[in-house]
Amino acid sequence: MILQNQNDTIVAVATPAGVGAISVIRISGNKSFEAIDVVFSGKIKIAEAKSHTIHYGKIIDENKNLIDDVLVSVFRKPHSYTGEDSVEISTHGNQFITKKIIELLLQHDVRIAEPGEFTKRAFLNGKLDLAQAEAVVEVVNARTEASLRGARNQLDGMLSKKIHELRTQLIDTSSLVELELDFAEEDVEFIAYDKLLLMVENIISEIDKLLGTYSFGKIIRDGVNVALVGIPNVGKSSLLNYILKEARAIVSEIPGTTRDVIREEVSINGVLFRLFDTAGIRPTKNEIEIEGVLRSREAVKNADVVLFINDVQQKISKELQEELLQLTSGDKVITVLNKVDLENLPEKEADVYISALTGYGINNLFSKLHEKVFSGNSYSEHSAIVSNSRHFENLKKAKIYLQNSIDAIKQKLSGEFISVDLRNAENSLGEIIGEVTSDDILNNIFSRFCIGK
Ligand SMILES: Nc1nc2c(ncn2[C@@H]2O[C@H](COP(=O)(O)OP(=O)(O)OP(=O)(O)O)[C@@H](O)[C@H]2O)c(=O)[nH]1
Ligand SMILES: [Mg+2]
Repeated sequence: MILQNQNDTIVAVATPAGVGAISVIRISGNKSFEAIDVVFSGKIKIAEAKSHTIHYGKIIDENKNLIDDVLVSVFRKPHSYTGEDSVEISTHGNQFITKKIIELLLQHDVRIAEPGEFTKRAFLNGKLDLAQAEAVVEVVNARTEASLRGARNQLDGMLSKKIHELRTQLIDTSSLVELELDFAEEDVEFIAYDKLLLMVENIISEIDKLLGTYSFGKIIRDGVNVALVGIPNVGKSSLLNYILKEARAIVSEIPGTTRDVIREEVSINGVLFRLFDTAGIRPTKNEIEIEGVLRSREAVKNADVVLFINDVQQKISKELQEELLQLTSGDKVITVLNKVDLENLPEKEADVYISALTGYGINNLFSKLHEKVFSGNSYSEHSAIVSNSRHFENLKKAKIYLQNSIDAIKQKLSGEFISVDLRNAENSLGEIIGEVTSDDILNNIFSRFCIGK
C-alpha cells in the first residue's frame, strides 16, 4: 500500500452501503470546513461554526441543483475522533445521495479515505493507542455480547494500562542495570544481582498471566468450535437441530445419513459457538462416506471442544473413544449419552445425559460446554485480556528476551548484555500499544478496517 499523505483532507461514507434512514459522511483534515462550505448552504458558514454544533442546510451541486437537505456536525481539532478538524454530514439514507456528495467534495482538495484512515489518524494524533485502535474493529465486528464486552475492555484501555505498567517497570529495571550495576566490582555485585533477578522474574510472571488469558480471550473474540461426533445414528444431527431450533440437518433412522460437515453458529449465553455436525464414524467401503468420515476427523482436530455423542441403545464405542483421544487432547472431550427418553435409568457412564428429542439435559450440556471452555476463567471488566494474536506474539517475544536477560544475569555478563535484552523486551511491549512502531505494522493493522472507520 502506498502511504498517502497524512495532511490531506479525507472523506468517506461511515455508514453501511444500502438503504437506511440516514447515511453519514465523514470528512477530516485541515480543509474540512473549506470543502463543506463550497457545497453546503445553511444559515452560517461551517468555517464560522463552533465545535460540537449541528447545522441544518442544503447540499447544492455545481449547477445549483439540490442534492439533499442535511445536518452537518462540526468538530474542531483537537476535540474530534481523529484529533483534526472534521465534520459529519447526515443525509437521507441513499447511496446515490452520498455518492453525489462525495463526488462534489472530491473536487475541492479532498480525497477518499483509505480503510481505517480515520482511526489511524486518531492513533497518530494520540487519541488512542494502537491496541485501542485495534479494538475499534473488534467492537464493530463483535457478533456476541461476550465478544463485544471483550472488545470494549480493550478499547477502554485495560490491556494498554497493563502493558504500560510492565513497560515502566522494565524501563526502571534497565536504568538500574545501566546506572547502578557494575559487575566488575565483586563486592557490590551480589545485592544488585539478586534484586535485578527478582525484578525481571516479576515481570515475566506478569507476562505469563497475560499470556494465560489468550485462549479465553480468543474464544471470547472468535467463538468456540464444537464438533459433534460419534458412530452413526446416535443423534448428532438431531442435537444440532434441537440447539438451532430448526430442521437444519437431515435426520433419519438410517445410519450414515450425514455425509458432509454441517457448520452453524449459535449464541449460547452470549458466547458464540460454531457447531460442526459430522458424518457418523464407522468403517465403510462407500466412497462418499469415506470422504465424510475423513472430514469428521478433520473437524475433531480443529475443534476446541468435542461432543462425543452416544446412544443409550448402542454400546459406547471404545474404539472411537480411543481414536478421539489420539486426534485431540482428552480434556477437550465431553461424553454425551443421548436418547435417555428411551431408558429410565441409563447404565452407561457419561458426562452429560440428554435427549435431543425432548430437550432433556440440554441446559446441563450448555453448562458443561461453558465450564469446558472457560475452565474457571471468568470475564472481568477490570482485568486485561489478550485476544489478538499480534499482542500475544509480542508478549511471547518480550518473555524470550527477558529469559535471555536472566541467563545473562546468572552468567554475570556485563551490564550491556543484560540491558540489550531488556531494551528488546521493552520494544516488544511498546509495539503492542504503538509506542514503538513501523509503517508496515500500521498498514497491516489499518488495512483490515473498513473504509469510513
Ligand atoms: N427417542 C429418541 N430418538 C432420537 C433421539 N435423537 C435422535 N433420535 C433418532 O435417532 C435417529 C438418528 O438420528 P440422527 O440425528 O440422524 O443421528 P446421527 O447421529 O446424525 O446419524 P448419522 O448422520 O447417520 O451419523 C433418528 O431416527 C432420530 O429421530 C433422542 O434423543 N431420542
Ligand atoms: Mg447426522
